[in-house]
Amino acid sequence: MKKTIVKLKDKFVNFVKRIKKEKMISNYFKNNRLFLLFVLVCVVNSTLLRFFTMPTVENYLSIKTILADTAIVVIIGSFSYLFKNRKRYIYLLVWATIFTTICVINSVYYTFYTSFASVSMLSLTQYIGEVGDAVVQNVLQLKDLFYLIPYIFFIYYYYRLKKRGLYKNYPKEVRGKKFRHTLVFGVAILVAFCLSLSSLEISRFVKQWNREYIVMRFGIYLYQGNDLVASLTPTISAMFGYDEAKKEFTEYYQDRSDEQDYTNEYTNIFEGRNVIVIHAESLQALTLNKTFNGVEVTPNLNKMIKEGLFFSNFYSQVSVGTSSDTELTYNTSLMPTQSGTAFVSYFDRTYISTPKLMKEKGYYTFSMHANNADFWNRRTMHKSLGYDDFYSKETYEVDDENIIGLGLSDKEFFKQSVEKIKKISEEHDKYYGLLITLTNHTPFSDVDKYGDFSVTMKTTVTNPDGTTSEIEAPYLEGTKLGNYFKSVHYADEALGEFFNMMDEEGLLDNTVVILYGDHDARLPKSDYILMNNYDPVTNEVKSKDDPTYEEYDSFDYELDRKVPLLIWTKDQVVTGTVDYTMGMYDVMPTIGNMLGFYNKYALGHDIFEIKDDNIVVFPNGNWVTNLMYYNSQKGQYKLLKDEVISDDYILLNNEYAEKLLDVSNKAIVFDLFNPNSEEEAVSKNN
Ligand code: GP9
Ligand code: MN
Repeated sequence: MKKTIVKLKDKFVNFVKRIKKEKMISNYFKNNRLFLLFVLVCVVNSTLLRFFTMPTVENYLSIKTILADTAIVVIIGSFSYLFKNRKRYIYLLVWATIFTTICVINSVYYTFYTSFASVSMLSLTQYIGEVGDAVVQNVLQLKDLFYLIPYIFFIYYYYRLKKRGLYKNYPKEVRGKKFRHTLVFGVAILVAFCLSLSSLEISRFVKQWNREYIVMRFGIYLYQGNDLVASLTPTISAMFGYDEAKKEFTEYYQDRSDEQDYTNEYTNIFEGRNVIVIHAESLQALTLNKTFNGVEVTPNLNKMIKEGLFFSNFYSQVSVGTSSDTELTYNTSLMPTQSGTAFVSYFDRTYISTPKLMKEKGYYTFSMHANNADFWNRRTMHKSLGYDDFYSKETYEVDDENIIGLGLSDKEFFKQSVEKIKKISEEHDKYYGLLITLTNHTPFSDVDKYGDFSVTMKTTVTNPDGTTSEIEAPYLEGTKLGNYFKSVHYADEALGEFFNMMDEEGLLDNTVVILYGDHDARLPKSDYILMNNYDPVTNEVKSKDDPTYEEYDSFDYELDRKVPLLIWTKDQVVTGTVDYTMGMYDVMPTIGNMLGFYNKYALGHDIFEIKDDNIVVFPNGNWVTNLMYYNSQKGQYKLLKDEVISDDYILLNNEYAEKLLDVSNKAIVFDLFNPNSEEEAVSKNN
């Protein structure tokens, strides 16, 4: 061992001596000037872009991001050594042009949309128009021309080298060696960068929806490359298997009636009313009717539950697209796609959606969300879903003091939204609108801004001398779940204010409110165990041997991910609690029956027709019925009622779930709701 270390040391010392003697470093710089300048120009431009768009030092001078940019540029640049003479320069020039163009386009795009451009958008001709206008109006912005300075210098430098006879041509073997060494070096940097990534960074990169985050961590070149792949994947996967998909789709729906063939006590009950839908971020059902020391977490929602129709066994059905998956399923009664997300990858498909069907009934349809319009690609996808207008961050006044967590606080969002709804109500006879909240979003760390709500546990304890005393144990204070309850309390307060403001403006009359939690809050299981098994005396989780210890397994965790669904009117037309097992995909048929529209292609059911026979399928193949929760990955289940289940029951439900997921995915990927999908598929194949 010692010998090897000495040997290695000697080798290293000799190598350093050789470097010094042969002036390897300075020679390298001398002999590869143009290549090095190419790398510098491209990395500087990418850094400049971050400087102009997200100007905090940790963004633009992030070593990791610079490493990522360098790796990409070195790897691509290394191939230049395969070319002879002037061709080597041309190769580098082409790539310098591509990289500079990427920076300029994104710089312009960011000014308008506070986000980064996507290749997929270029497939929309209307979009080219918008971007084109943006470029023209924006052309005078000096910052967008900055990227040209390094680029022009690169061209100038080549001619200077050439003039002085310093631009060399290398023999084939030397070029091959240079290519290999440079490529290996570039790959080594890339590997170092990849090793430094956290799982959150990797997952965000794969999902590709939070574009600012990706550019900040991965640099513009990796972002755009990833974007290119993500944009082409849907087109490529839609090129093969159209006929089979269409056949499967047709068979699946062949027994369905074209018109609604039933009525029940809710049919057309809300026809003609205005509709306000509230997409409540990360609101889980377990927060409702929950108290800490006698104080309710959600007093306003609890009141509304009493006054309206509450669905107590309701699940969201999201995949990696979280918020956007719920928006898809709520609006179309389809399931999230099996790869990518519908909002990002399949925004250009035809959808049969609630807003479109409401429009057919003469409604003005809109959505409101005070975040960047490009988050989850809503700017485009909300159009595809049939919203006439999307009021995004650009239409709200956002001051620093009104920011909580991800952006504009819910209280301020609602305040400004009421103004907008008031105007809408003056201009339109009937309207259908979606309001997407934001404050109650993970990581729930802006606790100081949620207001006072304590998640301690006040209790009476017996002292060793037999006397009793009152204590206030910390309980959930400082835990993520505790902070979540505080955040939900804030969100509930904001909702309370919203309803008061709406009522004052008379906007709740002749209106129906639909409120859903979009998905669970992704809280750690250990926090639930603490909540259910807390010992205030020791301030710890009870021992498993304690007879009062409540087991909490992964099924309990899955079942606790339930979210609320509430249908409410001021005049209390519908009231009560419905405890049928229900999923997000059942909302469209259920409210369709109430509002007077029907979608033959809904994958869910009107809950008042299917009642206890319902099954909620999750995108990963798991499912839940009133009898059991089935985990398809593990093949395990938990019984929810004291009833014996046959193997056939599981088998049939598994088949049902698989078929449903497959049909849903194919309908989206192959654009099967588009009447022209067949011709388009044929032209793609030719
Ligand atoms: C983004 C917001 C959150 O605008 O809706 O999305 P999520 O992280 O919940 O999917
Ligand atoms: Mn969400």
